[in-house]
Amino acid sequence: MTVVTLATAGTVFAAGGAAEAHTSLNTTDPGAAAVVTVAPQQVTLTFASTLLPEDASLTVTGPDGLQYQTETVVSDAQISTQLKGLGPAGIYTVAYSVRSDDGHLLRDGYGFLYAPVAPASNPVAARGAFHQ
Ligand SMILES: [Cu+2]
Repeated sequence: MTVVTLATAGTVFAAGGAAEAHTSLNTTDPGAAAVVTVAPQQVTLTFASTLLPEDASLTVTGPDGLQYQTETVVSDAQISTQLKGLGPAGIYTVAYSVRSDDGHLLRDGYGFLYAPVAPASNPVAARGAFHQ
């Protein structure tokens, strides 16, 4: 009984070990499904292990179909891009392609919602305008 259990555990471990050879996405900024009211300056994805610079790409596509990323930067386990502002409110799709240090390519993506707060009537500004 004990032998069978160990054999089963060994099989599971082998499969898990192979899967862990790939890197995986740890955190993103902005977060997946986040609602942002101010356009972020950049998008940064942090993976579980070092990335190779080859084939790295990071795109940010707005609800208007336009892309807002600039150059893709790879640094250790991070991939990032500065944004050239954002366009209209709506869902922005972040798509990435990275090659982990085991040489495997990982492609995926996520979205965040850009919901800028409409410029509310500012009593201070209104007063200033009134006095001009
Ligand atoms: Cu791999």
